[in-house]
Amino acid sequence: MGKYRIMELSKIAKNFIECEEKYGAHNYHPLEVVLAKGKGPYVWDVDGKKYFDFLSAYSAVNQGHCHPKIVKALKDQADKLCLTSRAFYNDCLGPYEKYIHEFFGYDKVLPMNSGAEAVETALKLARRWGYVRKGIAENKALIICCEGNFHGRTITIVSLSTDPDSYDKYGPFTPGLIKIPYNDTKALASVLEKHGAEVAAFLVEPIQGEAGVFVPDEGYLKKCFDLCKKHNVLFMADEVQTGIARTGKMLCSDHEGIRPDVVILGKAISGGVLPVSAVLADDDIMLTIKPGEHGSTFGGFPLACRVAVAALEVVKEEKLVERAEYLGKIFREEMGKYKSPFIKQIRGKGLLNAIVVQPHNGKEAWDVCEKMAEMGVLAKPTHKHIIRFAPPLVISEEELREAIKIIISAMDSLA
Ligand code: IF1
Repeated sequence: MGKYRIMELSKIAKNFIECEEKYGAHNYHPLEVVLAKGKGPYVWDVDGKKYFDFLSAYSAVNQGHCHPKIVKALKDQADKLCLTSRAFYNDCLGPYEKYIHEFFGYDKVLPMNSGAEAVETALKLARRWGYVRKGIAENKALIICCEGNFHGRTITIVSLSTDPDSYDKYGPFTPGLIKIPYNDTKALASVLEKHGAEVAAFLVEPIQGEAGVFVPDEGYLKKCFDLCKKHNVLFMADEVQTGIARTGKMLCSDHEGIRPDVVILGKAISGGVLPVSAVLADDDIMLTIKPGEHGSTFGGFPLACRVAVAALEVVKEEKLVERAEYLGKIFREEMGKYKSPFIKQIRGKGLLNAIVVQPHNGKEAWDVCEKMAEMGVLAKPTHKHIIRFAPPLVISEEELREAIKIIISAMDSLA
């Protein structure tokens, strides 16, 4: 992949990039744009150039950048009490937990910080449930996951991965994990026939994000859910990216009318304001973890609780579920009408979409993104030939149409 050059970088932008290069670990290769400000669907770089943000921090900023209500909740609480640890009670956690219970309809929530931590928590919860409820023999519990997944970066989570970039030279890996092809109910059925008695859980993304917004066949999740029920296996949905209105339902699992046994949330639960994640489950599962057996210094900290409640209120108040559904249709419809030699496929649900790009004129996805950025839309290629389009859900129809025009002219100018 070539260097991402939006235009000649200013000296000030160059300095920030060099600073990261010199003093930060080299675990990323960002696009060469240095952002300094955000508002709603827009971000501005250090030179004042304005862009539509079509990445939304990988769907963390569904409520838009610096949403005033969420920022106010942060500021108000920051003046009162930021962190207590869970050694004491505080006056924010309980109300937050009650709010989450009423919002998502699960008995309990286990609060964590990053998405990866929430996935780890779910894996521990599944194993624990497998031993104390299902009666799996000690240390024999299995977890099934899908090829092409992305669940985060911890050792156990990269043990689930089939992407060498994620797991290579990080071994030895966590045992007890079985990988099956995604979007393949027969594969799940056959593993369950063989190992069902020892399987604690099936972990799945309702749409695979990292795989390039890979939407499974209709009915896939429901069939998997039914198979799990048949074998007394927990169905665990990683909704870190797909959850909180992104796909046009509050949870992506809602599209198939299923209620996962365990839901994993992160990113947009705080509107991208703080790292906040959560695992949702009913008592029979959640209460298998007892005091002292899991936790985190920051998990459920007062600031996070207030921010998350405000962020979820915004989702309801601004009807982000309906907006994502409505605007997503416009995006796919408008892009679908446009004929470009670059466009091989347009796919997605709600405002989580991707265009599969076909190289043309010696240009590929990277060049298209570069051109779009130059013209004022930020998006990032994934897997060399796929571009993800996921603007904040607060984007207006008019703004969306304007962004679509930019995307189209960028492609036109390269065709
Ligand atoms: C990075 C991708 C997105 C996730 C799901 C858990 C996590 C993620 C379904 C972990 C995180 C990220 C993190 C980001 C890149 C990214 C990503 F391209 F790799 F696949 F969003 F599409 N489950 N997704 O998507 O959450 O610990 O990061 O809070 O830079 O690694 P986290």
